[in-house]
Parts: sequence; structure tokens; C-alpha cells
Amino acid sequence: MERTFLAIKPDGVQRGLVGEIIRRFETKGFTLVGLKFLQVSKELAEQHYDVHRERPFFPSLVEFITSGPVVAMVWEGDGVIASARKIIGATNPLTAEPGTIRGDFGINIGRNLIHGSDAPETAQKEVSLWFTDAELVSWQPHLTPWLHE
Ligand code: DAT
Ligand code: MG
Repeated sequence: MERTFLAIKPDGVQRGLVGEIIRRFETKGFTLVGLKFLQVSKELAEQHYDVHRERPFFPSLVEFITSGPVVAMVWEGDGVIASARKIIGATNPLTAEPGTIRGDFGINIGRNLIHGSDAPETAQKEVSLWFTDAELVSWQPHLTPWLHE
């Protein structure tokens, strides 16, 4: 089953949007399989944003994601990677569509509330960077027959 990595960034936590953000994936019908609340280390932040290492905004990315607690999650479901990206919205909250998390709650690219894996390869990499196998729970939600034909 497809899995993706999502993280509510320090702005989402500080603004009291943790419940609201989790609700959107939960009510959509995806399955939560991993969840933790943590203070991100500089090492983890740099590994997570490794693809952006050469970008001018790399230092501020690392500084921001380590500036306060983060909610790290793994969600499961058919098509969850692309669907979560749609639920999250475009990178810049100012131009993200209303109805998306970034479109509804943000105005600045450096405060875009949530991270979501962008493809199957990055999802796999990020899930194993942030979670051990023992921290992920495989379970069968009782709602399944009401969500799948
Ligand atoms: P996304 O988070 O939508 O996957 P990304 O992977 O291209 O976007 O970039 C990672 C984060 O870096 C993004 O959430 C916000 C920041 N960022 C991206 N482009 C930026 C830019 N041009 N200026 C400042 N920050 C930027
Ligand atoms: Mg990205």
C-alpha cells in the first residue's frame, strides 16, 4: 500500500493548526500509520532538505524547521502521495488554491505550514529517514468497506 511522509512545520504547530491539518487527511479517508511530535535536529533537517542544499534559501529552511516542534506523520492509501500534495496546495501559500491547507492558512512561502513527499521515491526515502519500521503501525480501519467499493 502506498505511503507518504507529511510534517506539520513549526508554524502549523505554533498557530494551533495541528488538529485542523490532521483532520483533512483523516476525513479524506487516508490511514494514519505513524505519528510523532519532535524537536528536529540540525542533522535531520539537513538530510531532509538535502535536495535543496545548493539553493540560497537552504540555511533558512534548516533554521526554520528546527525552530520549534514538528508533527511528523506517515499516511497510507491508494494514491496518497499525489492526493496529499493536492490537499496541501502549491508551495507558495499566497498563490495556493483556496481549499488547500496552504491556500487557506498561509501567505508566505517561508511559512507554508506543512511538508509532503512529492513522489514515490522521495516518500520512501523520507519515511525511512524520519521513522523506524517499529514506529509504523499496519492496521485495518473498520471504515474500509465504507471508503472502498
Ligand atoms: P514543496 O514544500 O511544495 O515541496 P519545495 O520542495 O520546492 O516545495 O521546497 C521546499 C521548501 O522550501 C518549501 O516548502 C518552501 C521553501 N522554498 C521553496 N522555494 C522557495 C523560494 N523560492 N524561496 C524561499 N523558500 C522557498
Ligand atoms: Mg518538496
